[in-house]
Parts: sequence; structure tokens; C-alpha cells
Amino acid sequence: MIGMPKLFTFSFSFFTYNNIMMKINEQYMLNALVLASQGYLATAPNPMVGAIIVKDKKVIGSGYHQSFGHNHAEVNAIEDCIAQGHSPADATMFVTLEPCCHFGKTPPCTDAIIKAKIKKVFVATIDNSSKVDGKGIQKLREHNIEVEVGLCQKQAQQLNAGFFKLNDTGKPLVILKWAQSLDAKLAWPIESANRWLTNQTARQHVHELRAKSGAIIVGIGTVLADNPMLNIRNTEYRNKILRAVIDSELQIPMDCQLVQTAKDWPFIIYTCETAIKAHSEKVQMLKDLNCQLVAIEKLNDHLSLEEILIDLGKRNVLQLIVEGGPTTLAAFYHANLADELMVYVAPIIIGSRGLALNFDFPTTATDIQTTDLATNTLYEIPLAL
Ligand code: AOF
Ligand code: ZN
Repeated sequence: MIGMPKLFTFSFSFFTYNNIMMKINEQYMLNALVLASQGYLATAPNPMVGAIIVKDKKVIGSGYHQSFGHNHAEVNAIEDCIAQGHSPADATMFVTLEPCCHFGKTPPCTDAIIKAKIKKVFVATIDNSSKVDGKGIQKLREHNIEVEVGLCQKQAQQLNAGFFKLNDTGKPLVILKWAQSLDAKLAWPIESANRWLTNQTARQHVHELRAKSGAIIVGIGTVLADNPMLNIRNTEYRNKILRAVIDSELQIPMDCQLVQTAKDWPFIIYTCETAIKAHSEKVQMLKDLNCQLVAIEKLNDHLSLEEILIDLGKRNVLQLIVEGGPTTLAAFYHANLADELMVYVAPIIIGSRGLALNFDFPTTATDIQTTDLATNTLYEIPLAL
């Protein structure tokens, strides 16, 4: 007898099962990363961290580090789980950063995880700060909690790139940011009545970038030409960015906006010992207006940018925006101190009398990201150092 033809064979191999489980776990970790990113305006100098607790294939709790000095992600996730009437015992946690094991502003997350009797923890990436650096994972394992490290590691590293760089090098992540026309001009000629290159959407984006950053720096030429304020002009963002200028000869005008607003928005003038000594009266007036003066060593007649970055690192700045002009952008670029270029391009043509960018784009750049900002486009170009 001829049997019924076999129409469909579904062999659910161990390999397929493992692959599906990996994808599901990856999705949980990606969700934890999205949660983490919600802390972007308030966690610095702490990293953004998210955590999700899963039991019997259901999410039973989630949380993220919402602001500096407050609960860490893991504790918020455990509290959320309990508040929803679930027990975290024997559950799996997905956390975007290695749980801390030290007493800082809050107690160790490892202790909270152990107390909650979590069975397994997926960690996206190690916390490279000297207080943690593998010790959190070790402590969990010593308490028989299974730990898997490295799920969505690249995304987790990208999310807190400034935090990891500061821990590794003592310097913030450096973004060179400028706006340009299609013919790579950064500004209109001086005699032009035009001021803005980019549209309102792009300018709003810049304020969001400032809100996510710890500091912003310009050269003295930009202060003299534009008299910028460099603050965050959107009431939604309450955090204060540290503003700085590179001014080796202390040329800063007393009546410029940066000086005049230093009581409301912190402002540092990087200069040198000789200039401080030569302008003692001006130094006192600047200090009276709350400007901070920092003497930096000179290298070949220019302030050492490396030393400026180290000073900002000591002030816990995770991310620095260099906003020009062309001389300052080129100085950071040529000193190999930049991590990323952010170029806002407006569909206008300024012509040969405009202010030109004076370095060539890196020809080796890959992974360039584009963002549409109405009629403008933002290009984010990572630099491989
Ligand atoms: C975590 N989960 O959500 C965060 C962690 O002063 P504290 O207590 O807030 O500790 C700050 C340090 O804890 C910070 O430098 C980083 O090493 C780690 N951040 N760790 O387990 C979190 N935000
Ligand atoms: Zn913690």
C-alpha cells in the first residue's frame, strides 16, 4: 500500500532551536538598550543602563538608570517586578552593562541580584571603570549565578562610548561638529547679511546634541566673529553644558555673551600662564563674573589640546563637542584627537568667498550614518583611531 505523500517535514533541530533562542535573547537585550537610552539627558557622568527580567518567556520587570545619583537599572527592574506582583527568583536578567559591585551613591547591584535570587544574567558588556572591571561578574558567579557576557556588545559599547573612552583614556569622546553648504563652506563671507546655514530642524537637533554632551568648546576666533552663547536654548532640556574657549592670549571681550552669562552657564577659558600674568586685572574681572581660567601648557605656540581634554576628563565630561571654527576643528582633527565628525549639510551654495573647511575628509571612513532633518541632512562619520 502506498502511504500518503509526506507533504511537510519539520525537523526542529537543536541548532535551529539555539538560533531562535539567541534571536529572542537578542531582542530582550535590544529592548533593554532602548530602555537604557531613555536616561540620555540625566545619567551623566554615569552610563545609561537598562535591565529586563524574564521568567517563563514573559517579561516580569524592567527598569533603567534614570538619573545620576539615583537607583541603578537592575534595582529599578527588580523593584518593578515586585511591584507587579511577580517574584524575581529563578528569573533571567538582561542588563546592558556589567552590574556594579561597589558602594557609590547607591549600594552594589550585584547584592540586589543575589538577594532577588535571579538565576541567570546576560550582560551586554563589561563596565571598564576600575571599581568594577569584571569584579561584578565574578561576584555573581561566586554566588552560582550563571553569567553570559557579550550579547549586543557593539550596540552597548556605542550607547556609552563616552563613558568607556573616559575610563580607558581619561579623555572625553570628541565630536567635531559643523554646519556647511554644499560647497563645503562653514559660513557666509563677513559682509553678508546672512547668518544661518541650516534650517530650524537642524538647529533643534544641535541643541539636543548639546543636551546629551558634557561640554562644548570653540576657538577664540569664533567668539570674536560670532559672539556665540553655546548654551541649550530649549526649556525641555534642563541640564547645563560646560562651555569652553581656547584663548591662549586672553583676547576674550568682557562684553561677549559667554562671559556675561557665566553666572548661569558654566564657562572655562583655557589660556596660558603667561597670558594670566600679563592680564591680571582682566583675570580678576573675569573671575568676578564667574569665569574659570585654566592655564594649559603651550606646545609649538599653541595650547596643548591633549591637556585640555585631560582637564575636561577630570571634570567628568563624557562627551565634548568641538563647534569650530575651521582652525580649531582642523587642530583637533590633525592631532588625531577626534572620534567622530558630525556634519550638518544645507542645500545652499555660498561660493568661494565663504569660510572654508581646512582639512580633507578621511578617505577611510566607513559606517557613515545619515539623518534627514527636513531640507538638511546630518552625516555622522566615525573616525577609526
Ligand atoms: C550598574 N547599573 O544602572 C549603572 C551603573 O555612584 P553610583 O552608585 O551611582 O555608581 C556609579 C557607577 O556605577 C558608575 O560609574 C558605573 O561604573 C556604574 N553604573 N552600574 O550596575 C547602572 N548606571
Ligand atoms: Zn549598579
